[in-house]
Amino acid sequence: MANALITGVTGQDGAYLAKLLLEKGYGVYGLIARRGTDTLWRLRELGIEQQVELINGDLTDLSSLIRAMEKSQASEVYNLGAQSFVATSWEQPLLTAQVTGISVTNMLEAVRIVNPKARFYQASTSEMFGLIQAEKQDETTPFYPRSPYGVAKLYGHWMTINYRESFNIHGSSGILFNHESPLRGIEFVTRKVTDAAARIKQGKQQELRLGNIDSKRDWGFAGDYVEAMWLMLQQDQPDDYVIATGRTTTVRDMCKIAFSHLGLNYEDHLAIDPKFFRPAEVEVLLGNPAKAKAKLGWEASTSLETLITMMVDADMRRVEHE
Ligand code: NDP
Ligand code: GDR
Repeated sequence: MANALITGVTGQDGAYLAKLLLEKGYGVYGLIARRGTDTLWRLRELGIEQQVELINGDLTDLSSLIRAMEKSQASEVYNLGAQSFVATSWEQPLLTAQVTGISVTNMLEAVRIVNPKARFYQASTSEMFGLIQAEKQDETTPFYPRSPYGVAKLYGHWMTINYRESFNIHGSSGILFNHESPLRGIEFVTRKVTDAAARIKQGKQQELRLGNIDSKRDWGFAGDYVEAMWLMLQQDQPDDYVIATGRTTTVRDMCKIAFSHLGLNYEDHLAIDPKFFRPAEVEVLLGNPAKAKAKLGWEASTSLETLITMMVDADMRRVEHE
């Protein structure tokens, strides 16, 4: 059976994708960057910590990526590693450019040098659309990123297309809209809300402080979205696909879903804090996943209500056991 290399294996998507590929019988290798803290909790929660072969390396270090390609003998490479938090990208724009942008070229070069026949997946994002508000954003919608993160991702997106056209690399780019899960980082708004709801319910927190609650996002479940990544690399021809649910909801209404699941009224606990407003905002994201449905046979199968209540329930258990 084939081997796969996942960068960002310790992140939300990396963990779900590793599980999916292990279930399909792949040998799964994951690039792991040296950190002072434990980053394996997600692999542990999914019960796959021992099954993923971890390779030390960093996306900014080409030589380590070449060694990871050699060691893994991967025929499929999923480039999920990034500085992925939009708010941080204004505080660390150059690091974001290096890790989220330039490093895509590092990974593409490692593929080109070690195994140009390997199939490559690039984790692109709806943040590339930014200011462009089409009725629904699809593969033909122009890009206008609104953050250093979005700009860095756009570079990676175009480099993937360029390596496809220049060197015949089987590189596909998934333009994924927001996707969440109980394994979502606590800094992102859904998890911040579900964690706060659980803490408030258990008397361990008094209030929830948020920024712009009028922005709208097309939120899906990460477990569904990693299947789309895999499907892209099973196609004869590499291509770009929008992966979304086709429904958009305000942050405010998402809060309502989370709090009401616990019998709480979010308005009793919410405070608006200017600290969480961004220098430039993406007001509305709403994707059209028709191409993914037609060509990959993929569609989102988890509603926002199911997703948010699943996250609240997981956070209730976590907070209880703290
Ligand atoms: P996470 O933030 O959860 O995970 C990011 C991963 O990248 C972590 O494993 C992190 O490692 C790793 N990483 C960061 N810097 C480096 C580095 N210098 N070298 C090697 N690895 C590094 O992101 P998600 O799982 O949510 O997202 C996966 C990818 O998809 C990202 O590229 C993200 O930008 C993109 N994306 C995500 C969407 C979403 O809604 N989740 C939507 C669209 C795109 P560590 O744990 O050690 O920090
Ligand atoms: P986003 O996700 O920026 O869309 O990027 P995030 O959950 O951080 O923000 C979503 C929206 O909520 C608003 N918001 C807040 N956000 C956070 N994090 N914290 C708050 O307190 C808060 N209050 C309001 C934000 O302003 C924004 O409008 C995610 C990441 O996973 C990216 O890597 C990915 O590319 C995109 O999704 C698609």
